[in-house]
Order: sequence, then structure tokens, then C-alpha cells
Amino acid sequence: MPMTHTVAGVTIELLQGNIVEQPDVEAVVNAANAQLRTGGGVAGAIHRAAGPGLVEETRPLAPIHPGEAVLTGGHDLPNAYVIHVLGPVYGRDEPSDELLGAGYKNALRRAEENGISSVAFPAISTGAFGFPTAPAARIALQTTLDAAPALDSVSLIRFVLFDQSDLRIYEEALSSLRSPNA
Ligand code: AR6
Repeated sequence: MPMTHTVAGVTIELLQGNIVEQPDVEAVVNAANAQLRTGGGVAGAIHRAAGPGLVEETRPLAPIHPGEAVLTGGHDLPNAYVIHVLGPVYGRDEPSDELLGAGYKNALRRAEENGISSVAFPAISTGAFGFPTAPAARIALQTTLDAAPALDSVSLIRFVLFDQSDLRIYEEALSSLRSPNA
């Protein structure tokens, strides 16, 4: 059973899995590069699964800056949309905490603008970009909890963690944010 928490009518869900295997969500988030091209990790998996139409659609939208988010179609993915977020490179793009939070916030903004009801996020910046997972998890979850009351169309936000150890870190972060005095 995935860990879930509902706040202001928005369900937050944590699970282990692959971001390209979430057919029941309307939008998946890409941990993108500035050029919105394929790459390693999440970006490689998303572009491989989406097919060449995705890069054709992203080309005129690039480059983007850390903290920005742009929306495209899902092409051959089972999802209607991809929301591409450029996270900060840890230790280079500063202030990295704020830029990471802005990435989550802007992704949710794009979702709202397009009437999207469900979004799945990977752990942006925690792979090639080197952001430590525990603080990144707190930022991702706190930003989501803060944004929830203002969301109209988004009612499910899923965090898809590739590794069991990252899932544990997210579960601990969500537990402590839910009961900050515990
Ligand atoms: N599903 C879910 N999570 C995944 C998957 C997957 N298929 N693959 C990797 N992860 P990263 P970043 C996890 O490197 O740090 C790319 O090359 C991974 O274990 O994908 O934002 C781009 O082109 C890690 O926890 O994203 C950019 O240049 C997390 O997803 C750069 O890397 C993010 O890892 C972006 O770096």
C-alpha cells in the first residue's frame, strides 16, 4: 500500500516505481535538461517512451532556466501531458532550495492552467544534478503541502521514487511534515 496523505482535498501519494509506467495519471513530470532534449535518468526514460515527436515539440520551447516548467503533450507515453522542469544543479544554481521549490510550484501551475487532475513527479535534481535526497524530499513535499489549498483541478499528486531507499526518505519527510511537533 502506498503511503498517502490528503490535505485540502488533494491526495499526496508516495510510491516506488518508474515515472514512465504511471498510466493512471494525466501528466508526468520530467527532470529535464535546459535544452529539453533526451539525456540520462528520467529525461532519457521519458524521451525513449514518448518517441521522437516529443523532442520536436520541445525544441522551440528551449532553453529553460532552473526553476522553470513547460508543458507538452505525452506523445507515445500513456499520459496526456509531460511537464518539463529544470531543477537546480546542486552547488551551482543558487539558491538551490528556492529554485527546486520553484520547479515544483511552476509544474503545479502548468497543471492548473491546463485543467489537469493528476500529476506524477520524480525526485527532481537528486540524480545527475546531485541534490541530496533528504532535503530535496522536504522541499518537494513542503511545496506541495503549501500549494494544495489553492489547487482547483489537481487532486492527486504522486511522487514516484526509483529506489526503495529514496521512498523511505520521502516517507520519513512526509511523516515529519504532517506532524511537525512529533
Ligand atoms: N523513474 C523514476 N525515477 C527515476 C527514473 C525513472 N525512470 N530514472 C531515474 N530516476 P535524474 P536530475 C530517479 O538524473 O538530477 C538527465 O540526464 C533517479 O534515481 O533523472 O534532475 C537530464 O538530461 C533520481 O533519484 O534528474 C539532465 O541533464 C531522480 O530520478 C539531468 O539528468 C532524478 O535523477 C537532470 O538531473
